[in-house]
Amino acid sequence: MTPKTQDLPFATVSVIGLGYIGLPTAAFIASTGARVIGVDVNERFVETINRGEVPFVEPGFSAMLEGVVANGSLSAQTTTPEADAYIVAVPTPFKDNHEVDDKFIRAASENLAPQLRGGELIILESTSPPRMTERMAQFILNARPDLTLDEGKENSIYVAHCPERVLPGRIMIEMRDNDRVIGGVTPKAAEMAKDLYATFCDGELLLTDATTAEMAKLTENAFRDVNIAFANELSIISDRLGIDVWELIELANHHPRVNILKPGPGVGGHCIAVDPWFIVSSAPEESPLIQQARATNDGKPEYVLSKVKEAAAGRDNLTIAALGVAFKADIDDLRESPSLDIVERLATEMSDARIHVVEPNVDELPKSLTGYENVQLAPLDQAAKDADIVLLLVDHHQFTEIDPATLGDATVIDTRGIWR
Ligand code: SAJ
Repeated sequence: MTPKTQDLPFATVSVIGLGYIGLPTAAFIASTGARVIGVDVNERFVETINRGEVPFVEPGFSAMLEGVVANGSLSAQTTTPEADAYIVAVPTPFKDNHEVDDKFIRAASENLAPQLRGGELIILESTSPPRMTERMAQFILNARPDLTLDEGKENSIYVAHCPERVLPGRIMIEMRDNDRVIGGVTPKAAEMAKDLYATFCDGELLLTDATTAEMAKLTENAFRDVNIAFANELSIISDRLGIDVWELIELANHHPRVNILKPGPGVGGHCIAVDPWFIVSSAPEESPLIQQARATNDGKPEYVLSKVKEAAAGRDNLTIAALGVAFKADIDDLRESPSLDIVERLATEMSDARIHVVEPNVDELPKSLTGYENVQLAPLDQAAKDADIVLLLVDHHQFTEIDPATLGDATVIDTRGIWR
């Protein structure tokens, strides 16, 4: 039952940053009956959202967004409004030396500071290095020295960190069901954040301090990165030993205490390939394993390239079908995509070959590939028909449905093990 607005802990909530995490978060809060004002610097995004349309691919999300925009619970704008609670979900890219670039958090803080009246809750959801939430609180206090983090005062503000944990492609389920770690810069801030998440989240709400919450998020993703690195190393060892790595991992995972993830062409996206560096930049001497896992996964595209060159050796006038350039299955996100990197390298290092890119989730060739005459976006059936080499890079469902026998005598390089 949707709680009455007066029963909601925060009548007006502003979500700053309406990307893959911010927008679904805003919609879920709006679906509780709270008034949600989304903020984004991207005017095109704001217009698209105010038409009730989702500016990216996420299964099952458009109906929810359409509903909360239509009933007026959610609207988007480019300026930061007054609100009872703020959720900051802006990007945290890193600089060349893998240190966080806090420019978007700083801008969000400086835009919301003038709107504060005292008593507000400010949550940082962006994945961040240790102590970034405290730094955000300081950005706000620098702009508003009249405010304080001391609890229970007229001019108190409450700052917390609550990292998102949803898996792109499963957001509609995980936004509601996942347990959440909530870290307060002060204990009351954690309690207040718990009240907000309790309005739409059925998972367990686990309270801690802000720095531990930051590290918990980074630890989850670094753990996955290390596990995938182990699988990628196994795949190279298996090639050398002439055994099937997928069978090997399946057999090993029958052990009650073993759960090895899957090898692939590398690790992409803005999370697993990035977040471990936030740990490394905070503890460079103490993180050799995490750094090695990054190196192993960042090295996998090179290995895939060598396999393609091996298959192409001594053959001319080749056509290569590159299946998938998104960073993983069934999404349109190309950020840090190892598959896209591989195709770019093929385009330059095998410039005599024709490269047919098949990506069901995009309508046009990604910008980084438009400069190559030998690269074109192609429909699956044509690419499969013309190919001398079929390079399977992403396990989109459209590709898993292919019967490899229909690929004729093309050389198949299956980096995801879907056609075994
Ligand atoms: N990958 C493999 N083998 C695997 C699993 C993944 O090669 O067995 C590759 C994928 O192809 C992709 C990359 O790793 O290139 C990351 O994909 P993913 O599905 O592992 O994760 P993300 O980046 O989509 O989402 C992760 C999730 N973190 C964990 O599962 C610990 C998600 O819960 C987080 O919310 C998200 O990062 C985030 O935003 O941090």
